[in-house]
Amino acid sequence: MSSTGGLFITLEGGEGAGKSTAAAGLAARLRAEGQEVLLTREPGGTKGAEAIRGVLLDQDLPLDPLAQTMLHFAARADHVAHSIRPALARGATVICDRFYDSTMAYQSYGQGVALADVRALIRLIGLTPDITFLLELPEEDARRRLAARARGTDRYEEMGEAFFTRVQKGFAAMAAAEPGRFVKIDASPPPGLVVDALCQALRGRTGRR
Ligand code: T5A
Repeated sequence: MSSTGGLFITLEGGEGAGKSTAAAGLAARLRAEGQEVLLTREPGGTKGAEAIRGVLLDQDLPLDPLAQTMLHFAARADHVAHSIRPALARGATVICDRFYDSTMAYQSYGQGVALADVRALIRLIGLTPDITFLLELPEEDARRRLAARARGTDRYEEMGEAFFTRVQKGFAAMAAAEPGRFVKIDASPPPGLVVDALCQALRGRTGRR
């Protein structure tokens, strides 16, 4: 349980690993059990943060990696203050599709922003997830899923293979450093089975049904 009341769950991983699908599936299962669930995402989650998301994902707007980092945290500050913290204070379960681990992976490991600078911004936010699911999927499977979806690409999806290898290494390093918070999930089975694995891990970590 988070120190603020409810349970704060985040989902992390590379592009197309199935985070949004799994987050929606987990939210539906918990709601069916009668829990209040806030299902949200980053960058985004509030009106202001969604506006910042538009700038962040626009591949036609060149932005220095440090500027991207600060915009991710500007969006996060609003999201945490006006959506996540109030929900946790009510005792709700919050399921967030990406959170600050994505900034560490993409902006620090991927784009070279100093880890210490991102850690300083994380301290400023002052909220740590209770449990972070790292969805793991081989790069070629993720690419196949994204190609099948046929949606336009954004700033990050345009990055090359070497960038995504650094991002994956970043997530792996963070999961190894915080085994009490991270749970690795095999994201290759069909969606229902991935959600089963999340529910099982959640029961194991929290003792909840
Ligand atoms: N970013 C974000 C940063 O650089 N720094 C930060 O601090 C933060 C917070 C956000 C981008 O911003 C970057 C990371 C991202 O590049 P986004 O569009 O929200 O942009 O990107 P993603 O979070 O990567 O979302 P995606 O939608 O691309 O990937 P998901 O959510 O992992 O995948 P999902 O669930 O949408 O599924 C993709 C496709 O696969 C199918 C789905 O139906 C869908 O078509 N699918 C499955 N197919 C088979 N089996 C399964 N188990 C499946 N699960 C899903």
